[in-house]
Amino acid sequence: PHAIHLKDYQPPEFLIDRVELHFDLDPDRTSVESRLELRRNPAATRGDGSLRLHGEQLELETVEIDGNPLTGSEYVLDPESLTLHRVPDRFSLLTRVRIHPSLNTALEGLYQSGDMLCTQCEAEGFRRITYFLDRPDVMARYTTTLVADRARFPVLLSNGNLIEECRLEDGRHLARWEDPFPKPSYLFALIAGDLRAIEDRFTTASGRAVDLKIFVEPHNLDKCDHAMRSLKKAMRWDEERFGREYDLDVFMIVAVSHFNMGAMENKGLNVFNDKYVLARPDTATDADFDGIESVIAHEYFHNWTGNRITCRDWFQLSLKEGFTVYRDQEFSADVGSRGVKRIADVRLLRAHQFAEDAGPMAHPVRPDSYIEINNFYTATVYQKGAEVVRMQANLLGPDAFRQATDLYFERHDGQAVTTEDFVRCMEDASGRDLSQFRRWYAQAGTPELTMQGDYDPAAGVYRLSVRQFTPPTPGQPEKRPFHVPLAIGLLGDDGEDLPLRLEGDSQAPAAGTRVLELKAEEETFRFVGLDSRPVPSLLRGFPAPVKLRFDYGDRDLLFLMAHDSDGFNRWDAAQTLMQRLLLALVRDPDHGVLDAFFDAFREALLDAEGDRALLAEVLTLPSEGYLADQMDLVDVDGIHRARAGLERAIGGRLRADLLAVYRANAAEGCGYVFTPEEVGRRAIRNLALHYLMQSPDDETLGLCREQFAAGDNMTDVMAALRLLADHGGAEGAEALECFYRRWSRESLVVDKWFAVQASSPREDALEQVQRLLSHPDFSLRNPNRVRSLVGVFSVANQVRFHAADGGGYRFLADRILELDPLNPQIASRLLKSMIRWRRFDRTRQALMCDELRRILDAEELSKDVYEVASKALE
Ligand code: HT7
Ligand code: ZN
Repeated sequence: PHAIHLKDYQPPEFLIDRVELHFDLDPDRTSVESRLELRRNPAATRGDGSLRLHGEQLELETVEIDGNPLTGSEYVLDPESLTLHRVPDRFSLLTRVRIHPSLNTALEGLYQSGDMLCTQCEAEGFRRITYFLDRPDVMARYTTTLVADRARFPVLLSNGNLIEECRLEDGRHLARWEDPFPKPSYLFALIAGDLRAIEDRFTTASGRAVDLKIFVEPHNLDKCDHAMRSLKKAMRWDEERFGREYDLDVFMIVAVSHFNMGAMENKGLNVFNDKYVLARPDTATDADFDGIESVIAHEYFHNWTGNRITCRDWFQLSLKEGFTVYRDQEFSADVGSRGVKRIADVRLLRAHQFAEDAGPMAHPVRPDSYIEINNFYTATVYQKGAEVVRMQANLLGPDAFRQATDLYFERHDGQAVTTEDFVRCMEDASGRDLSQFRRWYAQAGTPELTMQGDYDPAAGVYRLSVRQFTPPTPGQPEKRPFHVPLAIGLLGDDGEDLPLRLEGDSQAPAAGTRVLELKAEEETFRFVGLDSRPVPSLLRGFPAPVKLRFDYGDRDLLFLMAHDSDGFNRWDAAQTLMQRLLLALVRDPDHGVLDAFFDAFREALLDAEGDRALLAEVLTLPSEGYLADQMDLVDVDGIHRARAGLERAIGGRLRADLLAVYRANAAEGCGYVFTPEEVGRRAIRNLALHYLMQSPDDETLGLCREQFAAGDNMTDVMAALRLLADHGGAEGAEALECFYRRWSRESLVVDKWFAVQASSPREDALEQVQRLLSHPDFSLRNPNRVRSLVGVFSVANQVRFHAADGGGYRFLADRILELDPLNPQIASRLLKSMIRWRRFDRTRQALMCDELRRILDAEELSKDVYEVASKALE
């Protein structure tokens, strides 16, 4: 396999103005006829004049140019393309191919999911449907005709508006769809199935009516209300916050059970992993409700950031993904709790993106090269990309940022553009110079900011020196300094914010947060007019995707945890304190835990005024994975022992308080509602139960059993089931059995049942996971099921996956080798949990390397898995 480089980008030699597709649909044998209106691209640098169309796994039947059939000697066919030599400057091309959806296990192109047919074309799936210029800078208008058996596939959908429907002979029927907006091929979609829809209507700000439809299999019709509410909220929010209206007469969502990722923003016809659509209080947790709200919003927001304005090439993926994640994060912050949302986003960024940046697959937000683009739908492109947009929004301020996005939408509507075009809009609208800022797109790695504070009582000056350093990443041994926004506060003895007056300021600013800009490798900021040594609150709200090194004393952290006016930094101080304590316990299991720690924990726990969701975040210990990332040499067992030990100690020392919190936060009548307050109440109550169950007695076990049995919402049921399963014994087995019996017909709930067992720290977890592979409900062909068993075991069960005998690694490698021929995208994603082998001890290193080599030695490895495995061993 060879790499593709950004520097080699060339505009397409041909453009396609119109596409007419005719599908004769059958799961076993579908015929696709395509008519393309092609013309030479005046902006192209001339090649050899031939037209090379992408196409994979297609059985070609006919090729005609302007109505004249070509013979086999007039074109060249290889497994990846169809090349036509000597074509006119403008012509019509007809091809007819056959494809086999029921054999398509990779879930790219047209495939069968349960009883329906559906498509996934991003990034390069359209070439598995027909011969085409399958690249995002070729934008065309599509008309799509679908013909299928009417009884089996009564619903036939594609992009745009329905323009014709009729019955045909032999029980077949036809639907014709027309999409008035030019689009790249990756946004094409079709659906055929026996589906039902819930319908609603939305009136846009300018008064246009839009029909909203969510299509699901008939038995899921009662699980769509939350998705529909979320969609309407997102549509209104995008009008208010970004001035973006929807542009077609209908917006459709379809839920499918076999899907490689979360969802897909096809124009007017979003296709979703059903996990991000279906929810009823008794089947879905608060986290599921939350996920649905943000993924529905994310895909809807793509209509402008991705569809109306798309990417010139796949190196620009973050242009649409980073910006759209930023938009969905802001949406969730506005409709939920802003502080809690920020914490959740930063947790995710630190856990996944920082880890990626520190490993062999590290790459810039705008990568320079790839072997398989599917490997670059990463935390760096998505989450760090969103942070890069957020920094620009904060540097410009709300008004200028809105002007800049308005300019972007106006200037580039209908175009395929680059991240450079985006930044230029930021500059043009604001007058700011972002030349150094652009390095955030080009340089990989997480900058480390080392800060030092120094107070001079005689002068009343606090000097804050800041040094930035970014470690080398593959292909980038040296980094230049970034332009980093810093949001800083200073706290006085009473815990109140002080005014931050920099030397040279003519006026004293109001007390609060001040945004400074670091551009050099090293800079010192001098704050004047301070009567006593302040406690600095650094990087408030996490203004940049960086790591902070500051030598806080424990007392300062406790002080910040109690007093910082910035909720994010109160949480971060608690995390730093807990992390420090846990790492000390890893090094020395006899390291004591100060009473002050339990006192602070108790004080936060009993804070009746506070936001309970925020409190639950503050009182949750850093994960084992995150702690591992803080160690040069990971001590898997030490981390597990220390963290479990501290949880037990909290459960034991604070038993009475935890019980009181559990009882005080019982539900009050009126059943399940998904509001920030109720989500917070359930979160703190289940966290209290979690700590109590770390050293369970009859009373707490009884509470847990009761909560499991009461079972009126899945959030509480799952919390109790997890605790009972981890507790084990007859109680655990019974609960798992009872849960399965109750929910065996709800596939998404069965996923939870697999996941609970895969993530259990119990010593026999791997054996249990092995047994579950033969469970009749397990299938390698369903990505959600694979993720819930194999993915969860390798990502969320650090102590058992990294067992010193290498059983976990062997298990994962076996699954990857089985999966690769079926679904390379999923196989390659699973592999990512083994690529950072260098952080472990020699024994584990050798075991992981052996498995990586075994994978690389396999015959006919996909590009997806080859790229990840080979980079891991480089
Ligand atoms: N834009 C979508 C990406 C996506 C995808 C990419 C590759 C293979 C399968 C896929 N399914 C969806 C999803 C999004 O970010 O909105
Ligand atoms: Zn997206």
